[in-house]
Amino acid sequence: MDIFPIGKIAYEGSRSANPLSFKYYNPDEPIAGKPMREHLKFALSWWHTMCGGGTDMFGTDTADKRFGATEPLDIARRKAQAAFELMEKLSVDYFCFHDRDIAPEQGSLAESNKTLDVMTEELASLMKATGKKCLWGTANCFSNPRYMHGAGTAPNADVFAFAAAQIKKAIEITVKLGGSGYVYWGGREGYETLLNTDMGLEQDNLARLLKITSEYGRSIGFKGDYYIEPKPKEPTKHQYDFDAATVIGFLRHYGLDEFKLNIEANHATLAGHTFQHELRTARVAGMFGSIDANQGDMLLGWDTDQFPTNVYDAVYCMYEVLKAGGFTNGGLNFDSKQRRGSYTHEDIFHAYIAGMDTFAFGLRAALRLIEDGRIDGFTRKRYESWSGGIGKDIISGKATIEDLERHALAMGDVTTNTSGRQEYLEAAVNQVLWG
Ligand code: XUL
Ligand code: CO
Repeated sequence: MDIFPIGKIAYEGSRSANPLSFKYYNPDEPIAGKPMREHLKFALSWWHTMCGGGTDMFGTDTADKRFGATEPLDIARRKAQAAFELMEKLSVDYFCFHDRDIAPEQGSLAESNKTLDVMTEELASLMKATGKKCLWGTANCFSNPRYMHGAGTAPNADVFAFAAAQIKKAIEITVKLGGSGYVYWGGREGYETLLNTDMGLEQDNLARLLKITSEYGRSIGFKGDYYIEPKPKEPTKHQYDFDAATVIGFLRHYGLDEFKLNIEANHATLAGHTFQHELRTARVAGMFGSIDANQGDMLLGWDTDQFPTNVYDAVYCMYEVLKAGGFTNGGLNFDSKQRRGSYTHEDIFHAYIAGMDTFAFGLRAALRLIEDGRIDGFTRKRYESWSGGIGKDIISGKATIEDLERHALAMGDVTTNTSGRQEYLEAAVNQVLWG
């Protein structure tokens, strides 16, 4: 029997007045060579959608996510049924999970692992029955009090060992579920005060944790991508995985060559960047992997994880995804939650429809933007001095410092700058979107 008294959400087009319909997301519509669902690769986030009840600093849950069960393992099973029903009804093809989202933590690691095995089997059979897939798995190494000072960056080596063991198990079940990715988000891998922190040792240890666990994953046959998910702060004041550029530097410094990035929109804005900036930074470094789709509130200084409805952000995001050649192992995971006041099960549907339609619109508009050619053409032309003359010689390495001086002396001064035309370009984007 259905858990949600709502039918499968159909595509009805942008003029539909039915709130429980897609206006832009038409999963099987071919667009630029493949169905929309394959461009977008939407994923449900288990922690928000199946577990998040709306608790905040001032109040307990407003939403009931027990789905009619009372015992912890029964609740976990009901959540799994509810998750697959939601994916089916919303045409979401993937899910992402933390170990502790799918199975409650028990008194010891061995018992927790046993419960995880039970739930992994449960998920595997639901996957088999529905054709839904695992985009990525991860370990929650931040909620339990043992991780109060961090996991890989804890001052206590026992905590490091516990985290490594927990991640080992999380990778094992991700492999069992055929996950195409494994995410490391540095939950408490940072510090509160330098007065008690050995920053050098903590960073070295974080790299050690990544190395030992990722190599183990390969040894048991994990073929997917490893992702680091940057975030500048929260829960710690300063996180070592601050932003894409910091993480890229970290990975290169420690020779962790096979890692890619999972870029989250709200983490980007917390770092003082746009979502597109972080995506572009990952792309130009050849490390673009996957996306946590959500949005923050510009008036609040924390990670609000709202469902994404900002059309411009979605357009620029999908522009970057298309320029990166599309997703390979990655996808668009809704690391997003309904507002505390949007507490009914129906709101889950409204939230996903809003987010999915925003990105479907984004995909359609980004394709139009590329086809229109004004943005790419303008940018190409702006750098044309690099395809001939002194620019070409600089790039090829032929130009010496003396050649550059000779060139500058001969010019006397630079007289060939051209306008950046920012306002013209912003208006061109508006015309492509709304014209
Ligand atoms: C926290 C966050 C995490 C990661 C996975 O801000 O984004 O949920 O996506 O651990
Ligand atoms: Co995230």
